Amino acid sequence: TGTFTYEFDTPAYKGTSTIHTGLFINGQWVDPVQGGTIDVVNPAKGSIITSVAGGTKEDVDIAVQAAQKAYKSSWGYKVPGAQRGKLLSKLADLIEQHSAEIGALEALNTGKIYSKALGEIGSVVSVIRYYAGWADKVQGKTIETREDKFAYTRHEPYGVVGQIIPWNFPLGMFSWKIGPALATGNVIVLKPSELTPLSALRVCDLINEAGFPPGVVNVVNGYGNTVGQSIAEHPNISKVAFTGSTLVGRKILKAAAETNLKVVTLELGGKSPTVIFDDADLQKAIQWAAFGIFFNMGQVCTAGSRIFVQETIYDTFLEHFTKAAEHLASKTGDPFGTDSEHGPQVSQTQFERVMGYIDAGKKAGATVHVGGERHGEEGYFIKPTIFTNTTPDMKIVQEEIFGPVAAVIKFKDEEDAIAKANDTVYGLACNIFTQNVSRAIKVAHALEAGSAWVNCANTAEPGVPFGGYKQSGNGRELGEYAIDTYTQVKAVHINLN
Ligand code: TXE
Repeated sequence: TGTFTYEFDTPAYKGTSTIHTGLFINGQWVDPVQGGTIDVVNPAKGSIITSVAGGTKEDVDIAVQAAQKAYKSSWGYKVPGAQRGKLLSKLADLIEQHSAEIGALEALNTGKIYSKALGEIGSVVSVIRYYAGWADKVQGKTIETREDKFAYTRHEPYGVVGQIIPWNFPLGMFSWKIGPALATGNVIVLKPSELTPLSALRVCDLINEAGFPPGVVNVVNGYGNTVGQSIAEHPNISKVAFTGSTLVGRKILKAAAETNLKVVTLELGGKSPTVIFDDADLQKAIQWAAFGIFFNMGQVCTAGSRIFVQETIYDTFLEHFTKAAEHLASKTGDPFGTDSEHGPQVSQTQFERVMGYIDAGKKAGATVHVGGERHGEEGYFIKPTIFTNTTPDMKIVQEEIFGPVAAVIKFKDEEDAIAKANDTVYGLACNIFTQNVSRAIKVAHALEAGSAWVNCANTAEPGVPFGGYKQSGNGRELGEYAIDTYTQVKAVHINLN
């Protein structure tokens, strides 16, 4: 197996990063059985950065065996929770120490603006540290039944869990997945997105350095239809956690149903509404609405892609929101430029998909108010785009675009806003802007979504649960709720007679 070294000589970051390009199985770097490789692309240039190993089903089998062995010998209840917590804390510290370098790998591989990538690595550290704290606090209950009986519950790990993650927040999703799984004593076979494996590969070395027993975390890079599908079908994996498209979420549920009925938690797409009432602090609402849809170039599952504005303030909103989009367009460029605020889409495929939606919007008769085209000649940059004059049945209003594309839509009153906002198969998040407390609460309760953000958008916290209603998925990540999704409850009844 090889290593790859990249010299960063950029305005925002100077330094060197070396990663292993193999598969990380049983604490070692190994070659895939069939010797496959996958090219990793820099989306700001459209050029190949390096190629890394790409596994197949055979590698998943080997990783599952290593994980099972680790579970029996050196993890789960073999280790006190405090010890698992100590290792997670150590890992958080190591990631923090290397955050400048890991943030650079993330920006290089995804096209994120470097300063923002760095902020995300800070969140990764917080999430892992948060779950380090949970590791010795996972406990059952005693339940009073009757005089001659003693009953209690144990919250036991599943054993081997499979985790399949996407490319929009590569290390962020890695931390949301491994944090609660390791805190609760599970062992892991994880597949990063084949598009963005670099940061996870770098962190595997830190997992070893932190002192995790071999086989507790295994990272098998590879394509979805090979490695991902094998994880979903594997008879010895008891639970799969997936973040990605609704299409693939369905495949995973189907694979689980047809094999060992493994538990599946899904975090899928969204078409989240931003609802702005005329009693909102308009300047702040505009900034948040822009952040809501344009953050991470719109590649956010909670992106506020449908912006509903009360008709009384529609024109004023649109005028200022357009300026926010134009400002961002003027700051589009090199993710490592110190002045850049808007980078490229992650891949050629995603670029084409988003441009396809923009075309569909135009063809359906919607108006491109601003943007609607590629930026520059090189890389996968798309200008922040605002559509107006849409109708509810248009593809750009119904489907997840996953790019910097907003539809701005008028509403009349509270009832109208709620009906329009809920007119979607998705239910991941919603953003509500108003200064009226009772309206904020009423609307937050009426909208069908797993997260309601009032006077803010896209703000996750390690301790607060995150997940979807409707076709945005099931199960919850983060917080104490994620602990529940990584444990199964055993009820023990003891007859005292
Ligand atoms: O996602 P995929 P893609 C949405 C977003 C985007 C669209 C397509 O709308 O435009 O999905 O993106 C793995 N069995 N989201 O095609 O394919 C794959 O290798 C098992 C929203 O990149 O779902 C990767 O690791 N796994 C989302 C992961 O699934 C399979 C984030 C996600 O990729 C598989 C990403 C299979 N058969 C995209 N096929 C969010 N919720 O944030 C693929 N994969």
